[in-house]
Amino acid sequence: PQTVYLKDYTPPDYLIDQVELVFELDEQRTLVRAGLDVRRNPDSRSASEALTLFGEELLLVGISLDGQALAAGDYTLSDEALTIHRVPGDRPFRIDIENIIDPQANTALEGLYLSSSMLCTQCEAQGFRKITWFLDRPDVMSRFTTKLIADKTQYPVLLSNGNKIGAGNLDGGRHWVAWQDPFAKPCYLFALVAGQLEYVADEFTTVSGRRIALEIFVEAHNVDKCGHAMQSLKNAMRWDEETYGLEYDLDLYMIVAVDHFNMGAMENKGLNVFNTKFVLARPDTATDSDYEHIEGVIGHEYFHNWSGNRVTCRDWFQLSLKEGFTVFRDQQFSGDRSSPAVKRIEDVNMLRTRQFAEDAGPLAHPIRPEAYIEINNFYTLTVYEKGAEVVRMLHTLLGAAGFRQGCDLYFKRHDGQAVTCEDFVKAMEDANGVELTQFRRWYSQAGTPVLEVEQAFDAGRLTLTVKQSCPPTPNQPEKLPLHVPIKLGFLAADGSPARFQYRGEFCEEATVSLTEAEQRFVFESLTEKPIVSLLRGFSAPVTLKIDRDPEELAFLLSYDSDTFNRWEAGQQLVSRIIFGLIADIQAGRTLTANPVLTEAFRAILADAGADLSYRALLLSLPDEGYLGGQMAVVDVEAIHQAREFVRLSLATALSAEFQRVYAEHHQDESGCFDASAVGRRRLKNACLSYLTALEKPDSYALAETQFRSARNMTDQIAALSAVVNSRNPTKADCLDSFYRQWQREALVVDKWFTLQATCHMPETFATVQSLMQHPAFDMKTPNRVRSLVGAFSQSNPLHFHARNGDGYRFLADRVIELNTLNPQIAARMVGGFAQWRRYDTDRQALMTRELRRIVETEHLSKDVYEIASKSLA
Ligand code: B3K
Ligand code: ZN
Repeated sequence: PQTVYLKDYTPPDYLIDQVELVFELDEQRTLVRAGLDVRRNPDSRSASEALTLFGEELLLVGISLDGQALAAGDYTLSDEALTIHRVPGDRPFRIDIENIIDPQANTALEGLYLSSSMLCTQCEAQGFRKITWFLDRPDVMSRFTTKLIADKTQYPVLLSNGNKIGAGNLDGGRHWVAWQDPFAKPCYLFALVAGQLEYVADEFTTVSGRRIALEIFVEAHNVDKCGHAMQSLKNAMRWDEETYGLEYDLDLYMIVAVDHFNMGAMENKGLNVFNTKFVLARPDTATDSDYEHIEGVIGHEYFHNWSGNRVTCRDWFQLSLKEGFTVFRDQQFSGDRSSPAVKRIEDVNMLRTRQFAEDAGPLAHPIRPEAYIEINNFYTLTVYEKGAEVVRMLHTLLGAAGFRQGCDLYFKRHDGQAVTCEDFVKAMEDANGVELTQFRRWYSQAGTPVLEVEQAFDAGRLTLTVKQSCPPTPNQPEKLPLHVPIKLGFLAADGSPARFQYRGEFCEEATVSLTEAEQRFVFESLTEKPIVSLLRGFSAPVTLKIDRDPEELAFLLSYDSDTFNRWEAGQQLVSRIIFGLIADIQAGRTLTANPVLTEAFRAILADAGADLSYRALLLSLPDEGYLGGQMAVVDVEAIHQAREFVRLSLATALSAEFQRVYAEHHQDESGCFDASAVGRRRLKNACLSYLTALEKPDSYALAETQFRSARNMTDQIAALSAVVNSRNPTKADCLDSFYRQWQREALVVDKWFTLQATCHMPETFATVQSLMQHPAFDMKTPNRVRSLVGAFSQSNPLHFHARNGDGYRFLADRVIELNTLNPQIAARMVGGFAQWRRYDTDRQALMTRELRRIVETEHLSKDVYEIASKSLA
């Protein structure tokens, strides 16, 4: 397979100003007619007279140039392209193509495909070429007109981008609808949907008084689950006006929810297509975190209308330009909607658990990658989440007002263009009169930087010496120092903020810029040696190393005014204790509970005032994956055992407190999604999970009772999880009754699979194998695959990494099966092996054997080949 390089970018030789599409839709034989108004690009750097259009899996019916049918000798067809040998260079011309595609055979879910009984499209990144031959690259922007023709009974609803410009009936029970999108767009933003759909309608009036029709299309049985998505959309539209001054531009905004979807959602102009998981919610079917994710993803896709659609990417290496920026925007939005403190912790937790692992492994790449084999493999945590951190650092360095000025200039300067990350940084510089030369390295350098901090205090003056380094990553052995904003503050002995002088100014908090490999920062006018609180709000995506004893961490956990660092101190404290226990386990010593931790948790449980969601987070133990990421050789069993030991000792020492807090916040409630109810449920269910560790009849009864009486999914699934992750005697019965209750709700059945796949009890692998045979399991439904295969391999380290290699063999078999069905999903699943170097030699041998078996598979897709071969390299 071929590698594509950023350094090889050249402008397109031709531009396509207008596209007229006609679809005669049919499950197995859809006819596509495309009329393209083409002209030579004045910026073209080539002298060739040929026009090459991308196309895959298309059956050509006919092709003409300016109305003249082309003969076989006028063009060349390959598996990936159609080349017309000679086209006019001095004037615009028209190409008409007719071709046939088979949506039903399209299990890759890219291009036009069938999901349940509806037809829908997914074109990003390069799916449009599976619909018709085209200049399928984001820097070719065209105005689209689309006419859809279909059977009226089977496909009563026919949708595409923009505004509806006509409709009518045809003979043979068919009808047509025509759509026109007034905005020029790259073809990856094209979409069509056809099916028997119902819709929920609402309206939004923009700041300038324009009325926008809002429509959410779903299958009839889901009409009662659209309210939250609709409210989220209106919230997002208002928020973007208020926060970024950005208004919606078409008269209609449509969202369609489909069952079969490779990722979360897609921001097609005026016609978002969503995975049902990020639209449908009712309190009895969706958890509080589902509600949050829906709001976040609805916001994300809406925000793309500016950061992605009005201003798009020049080429796919610039993906983070739209994704990192848009993730940052959706994070801000979600934080503003609920609790910024809680949202920030959740985001950092995910980044550190999963993106840091990516950055430390064989697939590490900069947020602006330099090479790819299959671009779909680069929709990564690095491009999205680390990309958002890079935008956040700009926000921190420039301040909210400066950042907004930079955004205003970026949108004004580049509206209607396909641009680069460089253009974004340049707009930030120009709007603020600053220079960000060194900052740009964040775009080109991969890996997670490490900061090592030493402190010295003398006569009211604190000196921090900060060293930065970054481990080598593939193709980047040497690293240069980055520009790292470090937000910090100091605490006095009584826990209050200590005032200090930095560069002549008095303050309680400062953001300093680390730019050298080693640099000293001096803070003056301190009356006593303070406790330092560094990297507040996680002001840069780095690993911080600073020597602290458990007492100091407990002090920060009690007093730090920065909500992120308070939580972080607790995580560090628990991690340190867990690593001590791991050493004890490895040396065969007996384990003992740590009183510092117990007292810290007692205080959190006693603190009645704080935000309940935040308190639940303070009680959470670091994830096993995050702990593993910090070990030289991951010891899966010891991590699990040590973490469970901490859970059990806390539950034992504080069982009365956990019970009291549980009882205080437990209510049988229908589950409305407001901050205080969500907080109550989070805190209560955190307590339930500790109490479950006791393995006592009381705790079994508590979990079972909550399960049976729950009137909302958050409580029901939390209770079921408690039942399943213990020796609760009612386990089989609860699982069974849950399935019977929810078997007609696909998204709830996904939860049922995931719960069992991520269970830490010994029978899990056998359960996973038998679930593969369950009638509700289906390899062609990505959500289902993720809920079982993905959940087991990515969120159950204990059982996936079983010493006997069963988990590895299981995953490789699934990857090989998926490779032919759906390469994108298959490649995602291979990710489970990427971290193999971090395990002991036996496991390394077992994992690499499976990776080799995958690489040697016949007809391997580019997607899987790239991930598997790079993992082995
Ligand atoms: N832009 C899409 C992702 C497309 C993934 C293609 N493999 C959704 C999003 O990030 O908003
Ligand atoms: Zn996005």
